[in-house]
Amino acid sequence: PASTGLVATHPLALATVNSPPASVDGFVREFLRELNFGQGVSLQGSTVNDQYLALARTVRHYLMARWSETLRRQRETQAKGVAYLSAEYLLGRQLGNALLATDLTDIVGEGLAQCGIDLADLRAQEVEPGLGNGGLGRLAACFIDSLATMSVPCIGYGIRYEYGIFRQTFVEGRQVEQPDSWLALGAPWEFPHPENARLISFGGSVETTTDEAGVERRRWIPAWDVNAVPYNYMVPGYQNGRVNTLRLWRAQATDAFDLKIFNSGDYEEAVRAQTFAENISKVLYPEDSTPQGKELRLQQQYFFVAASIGDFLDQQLPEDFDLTKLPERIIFQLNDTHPVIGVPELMRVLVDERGLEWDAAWAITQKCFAYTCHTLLPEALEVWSVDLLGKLLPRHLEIIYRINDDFLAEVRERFGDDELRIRRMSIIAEHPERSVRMAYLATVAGSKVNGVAALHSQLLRDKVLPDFDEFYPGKFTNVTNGITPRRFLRLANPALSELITDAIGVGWLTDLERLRGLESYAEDEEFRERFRDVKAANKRRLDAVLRERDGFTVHDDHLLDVMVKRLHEYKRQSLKLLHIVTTYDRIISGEVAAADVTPRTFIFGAKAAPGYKMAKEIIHLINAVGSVVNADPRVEDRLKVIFPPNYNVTLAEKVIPAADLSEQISLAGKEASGTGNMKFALNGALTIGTDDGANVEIRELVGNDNFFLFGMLEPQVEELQTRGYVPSSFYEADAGLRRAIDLISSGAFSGGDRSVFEPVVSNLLYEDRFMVLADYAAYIEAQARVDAAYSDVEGWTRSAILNVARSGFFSSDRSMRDYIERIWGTPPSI
Ligand code: 475
Repeated sequence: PASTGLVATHPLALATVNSPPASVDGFVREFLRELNFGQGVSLQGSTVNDQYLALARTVRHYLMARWSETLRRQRETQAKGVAYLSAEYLLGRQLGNALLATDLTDIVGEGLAQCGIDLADLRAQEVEPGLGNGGLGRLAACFIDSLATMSVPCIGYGIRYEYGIFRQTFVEGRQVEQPDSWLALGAPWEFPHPENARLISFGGSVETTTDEAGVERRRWIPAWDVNAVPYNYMVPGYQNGRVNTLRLWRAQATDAFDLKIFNSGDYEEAVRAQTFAENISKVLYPEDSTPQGKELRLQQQYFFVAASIGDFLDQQLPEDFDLTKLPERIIFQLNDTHPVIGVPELMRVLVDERGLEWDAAWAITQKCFAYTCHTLLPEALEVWSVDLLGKLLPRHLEIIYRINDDFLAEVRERFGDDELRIRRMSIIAEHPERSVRMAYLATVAGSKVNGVAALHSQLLRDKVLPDFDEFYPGKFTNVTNGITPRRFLRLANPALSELITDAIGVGWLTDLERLRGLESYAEDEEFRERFRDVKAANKRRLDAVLRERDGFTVHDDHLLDVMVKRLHEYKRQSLKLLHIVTTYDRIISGEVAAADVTPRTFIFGAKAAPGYKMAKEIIHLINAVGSVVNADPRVEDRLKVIFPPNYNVTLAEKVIPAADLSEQISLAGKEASGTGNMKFALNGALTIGTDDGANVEIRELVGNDNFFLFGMLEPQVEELQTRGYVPSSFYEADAGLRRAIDLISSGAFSGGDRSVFEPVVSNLLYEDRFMVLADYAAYIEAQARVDAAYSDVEGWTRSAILNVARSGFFSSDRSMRDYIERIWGTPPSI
């Protein structure tokens, strides 16, 4: 099906493309060619952006041969692969990773130097594709990196948003969102293929028809459609000759819209219709963990999933493929519920378009999907109102009803007419309005359901989907998240990487458990000193970045205490803030001398969903506390609070390697996994954290002595909840907490205006859904342990080294092995 249409082929084209020569001269020639003929400028007349674009195109030439060879082999072997379906990919900058994958960093650096160009300047020119909100999108990016590096066939499917996650700015300490025009200066990494556009339909009605054999069939008569244009991106494996594909879809109006423009005479209306269609891939929804339930979002979901499934069936399979064998060729991994509409879509294609019987189609579908859940917050479980779904996708709604009927019949067969159970388990909820519970649909359809850390997977079975766990023994499993050591150690922290390689040799980058070999170096005084030198150098590097970016200073003799993640109440940035305010209050009240306080720089990085009021108030408060504390001479510069705006992957790569202390302080049972926690440990920061998400596993591995645990455990949270949580009683009982909260209420951080932070304060005192006040005392006590540990320089370094040595488990390569073994059954690589 993917025929090129070539009737004859040139002898030179019989071989796959050749890579350009991997020599400095060879590189310079290619680079200048791209600059001259691609950008149309001379070296002398080129801008930094010209140079960056030319370099990016040159580097992708080096990947080309591997890419076409990977595709050829895949076509030849027809080995089972993974189609990762994700509404988000938070990729980070591409250039450095492509250079690392091809091992060209040195050659390119030298060649550019000969042209009078600094590679670092060109790398800094790249605008990262921020096509995700946070953890879920970054996880998808780590996973496709690992699969390419492990030579596992994978195609990532998603949406090419024209605008990614908003650019965050602060105006008088408050978050203001700016559009993220990541494509404005050119998009050198993408390969658009408008000729392979697919038509995606919406709306309309369903009718019954009779086919030639006299069999009645339901037929969808859609009302409107839009083109899905594929944009391909290379996903290079680390120095293994493999390049997988990420295929992101862009919405474009179809000819029908153009014709309307031509015919209707109502030009404005026609253009509006076109804009309407193209809106589908216009912008990433900036909500994280709390879905919005907007029609456009459902359009986005169906748009990319229908395009992806259709693409796989029509383009990736041989023409005569026997669809009953589909589960031997592909597994569609659902990254949360966003792509779950793919379940009825595959059923529709198999039954309505390919003529399969319902039962045969359902047997295939159940083997072709698996579902990953990323949350436990009930408000984050996606539901779609039946009205909306039926309006946009009437045939899919019918299919969902049928799936539900069959499923509930099975439940009845097993448990009798237990109506309460039926109501609990129905894919269709009746209240507060009739709606489809997407997580239930995914669970019924998926061959496996997994949580993202051991604790989370357990809670998922026990608290969120217990009926399903009982009904489907063996369906639920765990795969603890991971992070790619290529980006988050090798690229982000070259100094530590070099130190590691000096000690234990190469090999750890693709076999991260080898870091265990560093354990004995924790006892080596000279190694510890070099380790500290690396940390200090990373702080100076961060200082340089933040000075230029935002005018902030980072002292390399301060403990660097970092909390970077989306702003969400359950993550409890306000608890971190209460610790800062308490420390500040102790200084200004004279309780402690500034000189006796451990010098600390607190770094925050966090975006709030634009419509999330309380999160935005907390951002404002962090900035307000920062301005006051930083400027107060009584503090004698021993506390600094800095909050660089627009935290993203690029900034993470600079912040994390410099950190001493990693803040992972969510209320136990609320953070599904966390992945930032892994990045910090791998880069030699110690964690202060609750017994939540993957913190549990980090602590188990690095050891209690090298981790600052505090706070209620999940069962205690549950118990306090049932007993009745009264936050103000903690306020009454704890003088330190009272003083911190009173200081905020007094207007000390708002120029005397007591009303500004009143909403934050009353929320804490009278609601405090995430029990900040209940964990306050334990947190303050744990921070005192941090101070004590930090004063023992050698002891701290020893712990930091052990954190690195024992973090190998958190490689996303290991996560991928777990998925392969427990879920996908994809054979080992080719
Ligand atoms: C968890 N994003 C982390 C991480 O597994 C976990 C939700 C709706 C719409 C758009 N984005 C989202 C998330 O729910 C999300 O990022 N979840 C996170 O997934 C990877 O490590 O604990 O909160």
